[in-house]
Amino acid sequence: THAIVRADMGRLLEQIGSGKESLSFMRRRIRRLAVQWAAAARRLDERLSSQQRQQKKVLVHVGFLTEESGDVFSPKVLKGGPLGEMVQWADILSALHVLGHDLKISLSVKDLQGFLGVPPGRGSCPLRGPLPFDLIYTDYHGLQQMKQHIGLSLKKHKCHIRVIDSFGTEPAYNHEEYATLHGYRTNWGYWNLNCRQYMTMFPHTPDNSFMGFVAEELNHTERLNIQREKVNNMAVIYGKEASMWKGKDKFLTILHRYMAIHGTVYYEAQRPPEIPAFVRNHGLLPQHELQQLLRRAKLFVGFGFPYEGPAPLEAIANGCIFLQPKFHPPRSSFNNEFFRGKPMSREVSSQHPYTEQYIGRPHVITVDYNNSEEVEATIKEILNTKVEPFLAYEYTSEGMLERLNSYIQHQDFCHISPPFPSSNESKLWPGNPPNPFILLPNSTGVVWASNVSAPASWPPLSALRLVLSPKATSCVKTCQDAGLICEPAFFPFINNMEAFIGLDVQCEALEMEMNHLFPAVAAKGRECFLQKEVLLFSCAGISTKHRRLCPCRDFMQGQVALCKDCL
Ligand code: U2F
Repeated sequence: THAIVRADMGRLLEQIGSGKESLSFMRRRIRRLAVQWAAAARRLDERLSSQQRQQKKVLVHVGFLTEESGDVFSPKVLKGGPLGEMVQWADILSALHVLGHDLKISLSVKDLQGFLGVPPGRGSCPLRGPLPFDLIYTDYHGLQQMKQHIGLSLKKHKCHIRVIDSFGTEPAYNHEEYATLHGYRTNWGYWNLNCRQYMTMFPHTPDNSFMGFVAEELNHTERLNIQREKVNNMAVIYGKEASMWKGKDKFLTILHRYMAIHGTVYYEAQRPPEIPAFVRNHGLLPQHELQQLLRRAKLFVGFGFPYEGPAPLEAIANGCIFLQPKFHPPRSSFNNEFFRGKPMSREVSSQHPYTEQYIGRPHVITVDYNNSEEVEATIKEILNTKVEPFLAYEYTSEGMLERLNSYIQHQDFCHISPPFPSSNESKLWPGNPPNPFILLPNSTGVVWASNVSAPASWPPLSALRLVLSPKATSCVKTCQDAGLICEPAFFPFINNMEAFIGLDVQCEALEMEMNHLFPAVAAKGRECFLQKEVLLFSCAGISTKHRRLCPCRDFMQGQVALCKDCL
């Protein structure tokens, strides 16, 4: 059936229920943004009116909020604990609801069993009959619960699962056998999913799908009001917990010379938090009051933690400049406690790399906080800079709906039959002619080796641009440097000798191996390598010994997840 957009959030709010602070937080957010969602859905629907949008049966199982996973988040909602995940889940639910899908929400293992039709109790009980859903959105906790309770049938049905995963999971960590053999095993990874089934909060590595969340949008009147009410010397510090302010006294003293400093630090009655007395602390604010505060403020200051949260986008959307620390050296799972054990090797170059890389000056200024002169000069510069509120399209409701709708209608991990070289092909090399049935990509685009029609693919193959990486450079960076983005869905199409020919690489030998760096060519010598395992295609992989074949594509301005011909 055809999906019809919904403007009313009533049914969704009913389904979420109440009784926990986390659920109340999400309900308040859904209610507050209801008008924004409805308007966005209407606009998207008009734009896509020529397309049939199929209604899907969708289960959302929010693992981290179940009692069975310990639910450490709910009790801290009003006490300065993390809210980013709840912001994102509220937005995912809102988006699925307004897009008109047939939605079920599960917040306990019992709900999960009920919806899946498996008998209650522990033990891995197989699912009788087909999976009653087209799509299941869950998180790592939920995945574990599904494994425990539907056991073996998980393998059969896992192509329907999407895992909401804030910081991302890279292919080398996701492939169980490979991770175990090569030291990439963590507490989280090794589920052998297609990595695009992991959906992240920011567009980290394109190996994952970027899900995101939204920020509140301003109407014309609100923009005018902001212009009028901005207080040029007002700063708000990013940090709901006093611990996030530790060691920043010197910075605050400098800032206080120029600006009035506000905070939203949680504290218990009669016990003010340990922060300097010149800070005007409002206590933890409800989300809409924080927005009001940000509308008056000129500056929003990050102190290094939390990493990659939603608040900086909200500040920038309300016309603040975001000042944040640069990390020297970058932080990662190799050198930082917070990231240790996360299934990725991404280098986090500042508190909020997305704002640094995708937004930048004048909205975002990233400096070395150990350098007091630089900090002071930057503050003076900020006082003399005027900025407009800024929100990238991908973080508006329409942008999120457009992206999610594209994933729902086009991403299919159940029937993938990419062209894959047979192991014979390596034996035939060199000297056999290019396979006429696969494409011959080169750096300017895709040239067809024969007049066969393009294999079906999403994103469409017309977007493919093949680039050879320098050594010690990932495909994430290589594509970025070419003004493009790495597209893992295209790897199967460039994992062939035609791709080497297209790049004028003269291979003297060709081997096929399970290795997350392949396809690649040796940095020294002329040995070429193809990939043997679909799950190991990786945009993120880096090797000093290889130059990698990178499948890049274009993207829409403000919507990096989608190519220009993707809609
Ligand atoms: C991130 O989680 P956080 O919840 O710490 O991220 P923040 O950016 O601080 O804020 C999340 C929301 O909290 C709201 C604010 C944001 O939407 O509007 N808020 C509020 O309602 N009242 C206030 O006084 C202050 C903020 C990230 F999202 C998680 O994925 C990570 O686990 C975590 C740790 O890195 O950081």
